[in-house]
Amino acid sequence: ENGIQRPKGYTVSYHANPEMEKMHFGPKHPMKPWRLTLTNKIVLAYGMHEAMDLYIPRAATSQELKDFHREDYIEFLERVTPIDNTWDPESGQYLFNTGDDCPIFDGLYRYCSLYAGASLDAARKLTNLQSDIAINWSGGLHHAKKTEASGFCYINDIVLAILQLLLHHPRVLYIDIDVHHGDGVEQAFWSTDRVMTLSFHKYNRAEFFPGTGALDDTGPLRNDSPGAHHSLNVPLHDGIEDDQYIKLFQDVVWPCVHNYQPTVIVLQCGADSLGGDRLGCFNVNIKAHGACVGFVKKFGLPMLVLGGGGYTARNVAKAWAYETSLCIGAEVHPHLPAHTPYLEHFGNEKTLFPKLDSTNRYENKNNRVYLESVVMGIKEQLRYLQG
Ligand code: ZLS
Ligand code: CA
Ligand code: ZN
Repeated sequence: ENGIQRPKGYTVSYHANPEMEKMHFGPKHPMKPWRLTLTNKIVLAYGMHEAMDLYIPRAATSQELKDFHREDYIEFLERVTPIDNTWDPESGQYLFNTGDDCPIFDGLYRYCSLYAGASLDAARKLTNLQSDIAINWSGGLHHAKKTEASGFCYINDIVLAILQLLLHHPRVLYIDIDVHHGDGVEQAFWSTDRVMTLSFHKYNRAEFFPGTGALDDTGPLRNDSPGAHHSLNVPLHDGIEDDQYIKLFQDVVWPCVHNYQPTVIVLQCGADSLGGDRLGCFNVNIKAHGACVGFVKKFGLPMLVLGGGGYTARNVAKAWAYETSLCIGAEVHPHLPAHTPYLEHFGNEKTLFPKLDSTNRYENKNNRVYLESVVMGIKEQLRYLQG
């Protein structure tokens, strides 16, 4: 058997704490930490672990979480239990925006500190030059705010990781291919020019969460604010197809890298942008989703690779396992290894690249003219960057 080789000339690190995977948001909740078990099983079944440095990161400390989040919010997360009454009659809301989307479940604080700890560990491996590509599929929870939970996210591990990178890097490019807008990361770095945020997402202000991320939403409006033109958004409609998505991604990301000259890239690989996702509405296949990771890798910059959304677990696991193989530059056989645990879970589609069947397709509402106008809009923003 010809096993998977370590990549030549660079190091990939994989940061995963299996304790995360047993957590439950509740029976009806779409977020299933168990998708991480499935991902890791495929990664191991292919033997990809032979080609990477594996780390089981410690949980982040409350002090580390407070580098971004406000103290009272962290203390709330640390203390709260499912039986507490968190209803605030004064505001008529649950405390810190917890509730249906962000429930309080057993082990919540442990869960948060584990995924944040993994992203911090990954970022530190990049800054101390022990790793060139650091992967944390349990992170990427881009909606969390300084003082509140939002959209299944409690702690913003991405912001914490970027703050770590900023200790050693002058410019960080953040790219987000989750189907939802990366609002929490955008907001955290809204007024600085040391982080450029770029999110691709379904946009419909009234109907699709979180409702922000319009094309003209590009940073503070005052031209003398450093953050002006450093928040970029690619708003999309339902049903975008593989070739369109890949071309759009390349047409936007290349000029961003060329103009901004980042020294490190953080890539949030939310898998709810895949076709057939329980919450998503695109027609993107795993190969095309992976092509975005492959394209970013080719810039040869240090890279932090994170997870995010993804609600059809079998597809999430295949996409992230495939993207792990791209990071290590390994060719993997499309057929899942026969000894993959939970193989029965994948039904008839025992391949990494299941076909998106017609019943799961969304009508494509993105035409060429629209996508060209989006690329133009982005390039217009980038023109402001040349001092
Ligand atoms: O980007 O659309 C909303 C907000 C609501 C509708 C849903 N109700 C529960 C609250 C009010 C306007 N929330 C979205 C959040 C999507 C977060 C995406 C996270 C990420 O992928 C990064 C990890 C939303 N969409 C779908 C649901 N919530 C949702 C669906 C089904 C359920 C079950 C559990 C809870 C209540 C019933 C729930 C939420
Ligand atoms: Ca996004
Ligand atoms: Zn999402």
